[in-house]
Amino acid sequence: MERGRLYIGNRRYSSWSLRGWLAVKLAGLDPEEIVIPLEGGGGTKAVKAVSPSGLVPYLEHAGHRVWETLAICEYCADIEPRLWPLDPAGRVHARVIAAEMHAGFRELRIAMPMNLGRDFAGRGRTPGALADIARIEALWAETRARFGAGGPYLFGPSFNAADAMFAPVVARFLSWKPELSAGTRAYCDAVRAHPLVAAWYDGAAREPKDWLLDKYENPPG
Ligand SMILES: N[C@@H](CCC(=O)N[C@@H](CS)C(=O)NCC(=O)O)C(=O)O
Repeated sequence: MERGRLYIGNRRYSSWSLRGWLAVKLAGLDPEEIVIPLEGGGGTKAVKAVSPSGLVPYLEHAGHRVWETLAICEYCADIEPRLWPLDPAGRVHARVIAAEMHAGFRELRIAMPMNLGRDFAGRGRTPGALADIARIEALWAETRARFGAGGPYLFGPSFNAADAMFAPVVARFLSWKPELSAGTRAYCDAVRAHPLVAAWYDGAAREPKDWLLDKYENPPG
């Protein structure tokens, strides 16, 4: 089968790209990766030129054109069903929390943008961001209590699409360092140590310096 192409933003900043890339890798796909440095205002011309939605991640594979990260997860789960838990209760719950992530937590995303190379400890703690964090901690704790036996990830031993959807939240927590429960911290450490997440961080560290954006390197506050 042709390798296909995955268009992503630069690894240091592009949280949605991280999710899509993880899903693709978990499915065992190996598309050509085209990394487009983001311009920072949401209107990166090179992204608009290639992606139907004007956003990344965007996957072209086996004649299919797949944008929107959750759709990429579903496409990948059609190829590798274990991207979602195989038991029905776990499967629906994983989809629910992935959908909540896809649709929500806007305040957190605005107040604590992803930057894999910086330590913004103690900053960004707006009331809205803290409310989002409380909801995420509750969600993770509930999921781990119901489904997480036998391993460190949301659904136990296997890092799946739900973990992929929340991986950029973990990245935010690791650089903005809000106060977190011991359980949340343990989950964050496990996600950070996953070989695919570690590979993404390594790639981010190798990106050219002229891709850095003042907006994300020196955020207000
Ligand atoms: N709802 C989209 C969101 C994707 C998105 O916002 N991607 C950002 C990068 S993280 C983007 O492409 N921004 C365009 C730009 O910065 O020019 C999805 O789920 O894939």
